[in-house]
Amino acid sequence: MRPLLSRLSLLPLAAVLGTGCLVSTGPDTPKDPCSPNPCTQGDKTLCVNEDGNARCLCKQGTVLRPSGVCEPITTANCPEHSGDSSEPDDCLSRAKVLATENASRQQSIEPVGDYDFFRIDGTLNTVYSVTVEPGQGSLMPRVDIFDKEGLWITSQDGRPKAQVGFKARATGAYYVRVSHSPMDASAATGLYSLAYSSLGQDDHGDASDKATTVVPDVGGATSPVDHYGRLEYGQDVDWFSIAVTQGSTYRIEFRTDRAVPSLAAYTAQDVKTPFLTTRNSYVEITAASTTTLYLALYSAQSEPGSYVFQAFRY
Ligand SMILES: [Ca+2]
Ligand SMILES: [Ca+2]
Repeated sequence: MRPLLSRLSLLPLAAVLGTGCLVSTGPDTPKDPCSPNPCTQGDKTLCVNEDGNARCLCKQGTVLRPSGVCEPITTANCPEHSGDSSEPDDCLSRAKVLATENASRQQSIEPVGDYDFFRIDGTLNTVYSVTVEPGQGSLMPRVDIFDKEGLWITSQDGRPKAQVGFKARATGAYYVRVSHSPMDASAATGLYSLAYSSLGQDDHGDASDKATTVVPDVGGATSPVDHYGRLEYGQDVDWFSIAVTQGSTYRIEFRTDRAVPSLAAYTAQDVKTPFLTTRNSYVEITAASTTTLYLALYSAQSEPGSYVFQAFRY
């Protein structure tokens, strides 16, 4: 989503909303999509409930191959070699559990090409931060994050250290992989220390259907409401919604003694393509129709920070 937003960043501040009607959604009906277990194909029989949807994973002792098949773990798909006491840990299925927050763990990347996997048992909507600092040796650490099926989420290369944040979009396992960064062409090995911490729950949802509702104050209000938010990690996006009335103008004012985030604005009619992106201390939008306006706040530099804004209607 980020590249699309930045490409549109030169659009004017004042923009006109499209026409259309409000989209309403019914109440959620909680049910267990894994009962009965719909996962019956081959060895992909482990069912997990992800946000109300069933997801089929490879059963214990097997590893997902690019072909989609679950293969029993062998030295061919999970290399074994000498090294530190955590070996073998070169694949997801042999990840070592990170159970204690803020506890520094010492390991090494050795021999050349070593991968070290770790597992964090994540809680829905909680943000985690992983830091890897190299010790003696010439290691330039790279940290990759994968979800429970091994789908890549994010990565960070760093010197002197690599720090990466991610949000658990489901309760379950997340995997951390440490390796020597390919950005450094040398065949480095070396010691490193790794620690992770929980940064708490993300304060605002990441999509239009999880947006926080903002009721704007009347323009000129003497004590307008402050709306607080945090970008807990660099890639966080916080969504807000405002019910707007045709002909009214809405002004969003950021406090400049905090970080001013980038803003992308959408209508209920198209929550994929922003009609406006900008980064400014204020934004004014006039509604051409009565609809829902969505605002997505993020850091174009992928930097965490906190922000405060006020919303007015004229
Ligand atoms: Ca390893
Ligand atoms: Ca947030």
